Amino acid sequence: MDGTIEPHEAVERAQAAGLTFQRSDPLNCETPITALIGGIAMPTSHFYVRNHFRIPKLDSSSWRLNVAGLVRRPLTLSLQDLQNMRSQTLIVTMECAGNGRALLDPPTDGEQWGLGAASIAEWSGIPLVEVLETAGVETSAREVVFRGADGGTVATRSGVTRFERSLELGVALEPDVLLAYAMNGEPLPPEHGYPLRLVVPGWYGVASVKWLTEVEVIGSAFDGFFQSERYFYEWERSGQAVREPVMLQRVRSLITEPAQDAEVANGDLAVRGLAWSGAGPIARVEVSVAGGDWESARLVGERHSYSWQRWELITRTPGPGVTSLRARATDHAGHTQPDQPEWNRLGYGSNAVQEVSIRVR
Ligand SMILES: Nc1nc2c(c(=O)[nH]1)N[C@H]1C(S)=C(S)[C@@H](COP(=O)(O)O)O[C@H]1N2
Ligand SMILES: [Mo]
Repeated sequence: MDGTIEPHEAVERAQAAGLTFQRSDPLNCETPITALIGGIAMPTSHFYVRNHFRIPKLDSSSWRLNVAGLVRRPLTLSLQDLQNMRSQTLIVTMECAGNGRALLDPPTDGEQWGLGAASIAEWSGIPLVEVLETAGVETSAREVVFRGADGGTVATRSGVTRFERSLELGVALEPDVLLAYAMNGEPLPPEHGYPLRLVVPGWYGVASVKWLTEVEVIGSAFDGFFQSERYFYEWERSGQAVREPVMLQRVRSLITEPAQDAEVANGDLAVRGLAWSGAGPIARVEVSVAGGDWESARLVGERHSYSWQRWELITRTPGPGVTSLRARATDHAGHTQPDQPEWNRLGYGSNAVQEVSIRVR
């Protein structure tokens, strides 16, 4: 680690962009839903930030990516070496597994995210598979560990714990997993992982390790803190605690228009929003006004593999007064958002139908 950026610098940037703060040290803030109105893309400054530790300050001239472990040719790559390799650009939705946690009842530990711990960007980088093939993965390989430059103390371990996560080899070799050096056509900002981060499309954000310095191929199951003590669902199933790792983003829709507490005229009503799922493209979005029947919204624009889907419904208000709007998405894998979030001890994957209330004049 070459040091950390002054916490106030990133805080001031996030404040200027109008992000909603969870915590300023380490910096954690969410995208206001009103910043998602309109299209697919959003400015990088509005992208949510989720940090477990302070933002490390990395100098790209001395920074290197080490590829080691069960490989035939360990590599030490500079940013220039990586940028000389074949690059790929993908639009990918990122979402924190804790998004929606504040809606759980009873509350759980962890950052109390509303619904703004999800954002989208166009990421450019090198397919991870190219680097792994250059290094030559040994046949005994089982998982690939990604190590960030950030670290600090955690409850159950002594000394400094780095932010590290693994992927099973089969996932790491998928062609769309990127070692990204650019976000919306610009170098990654410090808070989003400068100079290099992993981007694992469709997965909850925890897999997309920022400030990457090491890729280590191992022959066993990784048991780092953020792998084995966080980021798993602990469901209560017939009186038994059942554990399941957090992986793909669960299906979700967001109503972006009208905004919560908006005042609208009685009559025609346009309801618009976004929907996504890590398990497949969105099959349908339905909207219920004032607790009435579900009406099918129109899916708008092209379907990209990893980009969220715009949708809209033109309907009518039920008459003057306070009214609720609800939107429910279903993906092509057959998953539908539940009415109530499925409570789990650490508060992940809270993807219940969102309710927005508006006032009709
Ligand atoms: N090195 C490092 N990588 C990290 C994290 C972190 O704290 N340190 N947080 C993870 C989590 S939980 C999420 S949701 C995403 C957030 O990425 P963003 O801050 O660019 O939105 O980064 C992931 N990668
Ligand atoms: Mo996250």
